[in-house]
Amino acid sequence: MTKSTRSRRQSRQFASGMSNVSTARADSFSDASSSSEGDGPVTPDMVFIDGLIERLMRAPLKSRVKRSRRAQQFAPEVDVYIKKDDVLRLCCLASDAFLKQSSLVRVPKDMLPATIFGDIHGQFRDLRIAMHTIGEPGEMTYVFLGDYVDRGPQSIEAVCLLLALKIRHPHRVFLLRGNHEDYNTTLIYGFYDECQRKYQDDTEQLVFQNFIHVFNCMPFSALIGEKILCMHGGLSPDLEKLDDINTTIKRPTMVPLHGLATDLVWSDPGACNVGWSQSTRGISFSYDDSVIEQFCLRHKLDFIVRGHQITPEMQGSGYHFTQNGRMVTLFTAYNYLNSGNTGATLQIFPGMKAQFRVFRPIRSKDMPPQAAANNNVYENGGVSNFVNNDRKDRTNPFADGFTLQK
Ligand SMILES: [Mn+2]
Repeated sequence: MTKSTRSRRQSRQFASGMSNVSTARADSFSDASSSSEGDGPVTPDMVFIDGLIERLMRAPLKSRVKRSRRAQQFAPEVDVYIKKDDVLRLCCLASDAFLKQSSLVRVPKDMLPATIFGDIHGQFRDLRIAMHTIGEPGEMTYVFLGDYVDRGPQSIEAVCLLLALKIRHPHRVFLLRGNHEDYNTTLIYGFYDECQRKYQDDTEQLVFQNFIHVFNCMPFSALIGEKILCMHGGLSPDLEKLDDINTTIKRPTMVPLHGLATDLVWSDPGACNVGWSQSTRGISFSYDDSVIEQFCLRHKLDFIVRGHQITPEMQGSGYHFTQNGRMVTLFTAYNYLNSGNTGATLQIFPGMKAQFRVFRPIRSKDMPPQAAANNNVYENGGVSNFVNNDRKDRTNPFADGFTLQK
């Protein structure tokens, strides 16, 4: 049995015991202002941010009737519009929030549990469902691995919600930078066009430019409990000490053509050659398992979590381990580009145990009629556990069964 088949079966076992969240609406999210983190006094800015979060979380879905052919490729969009002045105010607060923290953010153990999210790619409606399923922002720590924008239908709304949550909960919400949070990438893959389409009166392109400035302020990496390193792309030959991320990368910065910042958002595991290779992407590098293993041992890391890829092995699970089990690739956007893939998040508990939560698309022919009518095509596919540092066999985290414990 392949790993993906096994995890799919495990997901099914759990799916039967869990409520189908596809009918869950954002209405049941409580008012963000009631989930106080204690990050400061109530200021006009915080009233603005709370109002924005509430509006984005509670907005209903758009009717299916008038959907364009392109829109029909995706889940229904959320019916919400953020005014230009509100976007600019949000961007200003967000860039300040990012620059107050370092390029390598540290999430201490007392901030656990933490949930790690992989790529979102403008799937705003699905992001809301995932957050609703996992737990409200402010009650647990969120670490996002980047690629919030491009490809999907509502990049602006998705990134605005995440920026507002960052401002509201600066020590609970961490948004790492992906390769798509950059001028050169967003110009090609949809975000620039979405800004043009939704802000046609913005002749100076202030909305787009302000988003780009926010992206240029984002951190590049997170270290959870000193044991789990997170970034969007992966390792870099220029990364010798973890603090190099703080000392070398000065923000705001564009993603340069080469160097540490580039590799953190662009590189991939899985080189065919020994050690480091040029990436087939045409930018940055790929590397083999020995590079990952040595890096983890040298820095006393349990493992590394990164996003950036949805490989064939991940279609049914939303995640994939490198062969030595030291690196997990996580992809959260389910049914990405209508491809029917499963998405996943990874939750880290106190004691550093970890658990995947899987979001599995339902084929429309398997849907109950009411769900089909609402186009609620996703369900919470369940959870699967692993305990990384207890594993003897790193090549297969599920070798001893579903849950590996001492
Ligand atoms: Mn990426």
